[in-house]
This record gives sequence, C-alpha cells and structure tokens, in this order.
Amino acid sequence: MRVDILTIFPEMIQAVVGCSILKRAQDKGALTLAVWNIRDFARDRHRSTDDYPYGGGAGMVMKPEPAFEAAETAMAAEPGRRPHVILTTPQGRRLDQDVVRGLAQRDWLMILCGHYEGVDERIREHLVDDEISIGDYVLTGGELPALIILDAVTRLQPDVLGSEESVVEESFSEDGLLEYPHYTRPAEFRGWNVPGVLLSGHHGEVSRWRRRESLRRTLKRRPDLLERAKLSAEDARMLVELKEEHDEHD
Ligand code: 9D3
Repeated sequence: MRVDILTIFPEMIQAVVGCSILKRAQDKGALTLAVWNIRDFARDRHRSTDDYPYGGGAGMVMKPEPAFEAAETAMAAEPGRRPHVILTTPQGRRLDQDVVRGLAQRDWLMILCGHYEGVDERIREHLVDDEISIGDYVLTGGELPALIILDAVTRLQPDVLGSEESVVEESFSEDGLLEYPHYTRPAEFRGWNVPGVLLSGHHGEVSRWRRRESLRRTLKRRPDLLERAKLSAEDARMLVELKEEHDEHD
C-alpha cells in the first residue's frame, strides 16, 4: 500500500513513522510512505498556508492553492492512478475497525491533515473523497488522526503482523467481544493468585472460562458491542447467567 500524508507539520509525522511496526512495514515493502510539507507549495512571500475567513469571524482557514499543489505533485508520482483522498476533520465519519478494514483494501491513500478552524470548502468539494474523525474530543490538528489511520491500516497489510498478533485481529473481528483477562508467570504475585482454572490444564474449561469472562467484561463495559457480536446459543445462556449474577449484586 502507498500512503501520502500532506501536512504543515511533517516533523510530527516523521517522528512516529520511523518507529516500531510502521518502520518494519516500510522496510518489508508492505508500506510506501511519502510525507509532503504543504508549506513547500505556498507561493507568497510569507509562505502562508492559511488566511482569514471571507465573511469574517474568528480563526483561520486553510488556503486551497498550497493544498491542491501538494496533492497534485504527489499524484504526479503515479500517473494513471488516483489515490483515495482523506481529510482528517472533526466533521468526518467516525473511525472504527469497519472503516479501517475498508481503507486497508485501497492500494493508495492520500491523507490531508486538517488544521486551523477548517479548510477552504473547495478542498472538500474538489480534492477530498472521504472525511474522517477519530472521535468526539478536540485535538490541536489532524496529524495525530492521520497517524492513527496509518497505524490501523498498516497492521492489516499482508505480512506486517507476526502470526500471534494476527490471530488477535481475527478473533476480534470474528466475535466482536472484549478480550478475556490475561495472566502470565508467576502464579502468585504479592498474594494475588492466577485463577486456578488457567493452571488446571483442562482446555475445555479454560475456553469456557475465557468466553464467560469476555462476555462478562463486554456486558459491563461495552454493552453496545453485544448487539453486533456473533453469539452462540451457549453464549446466550452464559449471558443470561451473567445478567442474573449482576442483578443479585444490586
Ligand atoms: C469550534 C469548532 N471546532 C471543532 C470542534 C474547531 C476545530 C477544533 C479543533 C477544528 C479543528 C480542530 C483540530 N482537530 C482536527 O483537525 C481533527 C480531529 C479532532 O479534533 N478530533 C477528532 N478527530 C479529528 S480529525 C482532525
């Protein structure tokens, strides 16, 4: 997959993409990343990327010319192909794993990092295909959202994750529940013991315990996920028991 990121803070992107799985994915050739400084495409004496809003009001607006010229220069690298162009903005559709899976199918993404109070509407209308928010809280700009999108789509590319990590992705997307509690050695730590069933060697009992704890945790913390989860008849029975337990403790 190719990803181009257009930003007024390229250092912020470079600081992250040289690390960890994103670095490994680039070294392996699973990810080709290009970071473009929008300011390099500003033509005026002050190299401005923003300007006052027509009609007045507070805040600045991202100018169209530098953003379009940065995007067109990046697109010229691959004539005959067009990227899926994303704007990171609080007004976008909310990122979740379904959105990530859809974006991960594309072979070329271009992410324009939103900034200032907003972008000139002509950028939205004539350059951008898709607008994405990472959640309902206020950040200082679209760079961290761009990195989050990049991280999430990169880990779904073939051969980026190790076999153990990819199993986790499968199980999350398969059933849509929160994970069960994990333990490792020692079996006793400061008087706190690992649940006996995990030491028992009874694989059937371990599986049932984990499934129950996944359901318990999802019911308590994210009941919204249960509506979309893939539940077996046994899961449904466990849920009834867990709800009864919950009610007894009221
Ligand atoms: C006064 C209205 N503000 C919107 C809540 C203006 C505004 C605040 C902060 C406009 C942009 C920003 C900077 N944030 C982003 O560019 C951004 C973002 C975010 O703040 N939260 C979640 N997802 C995203 S994606 C881009």
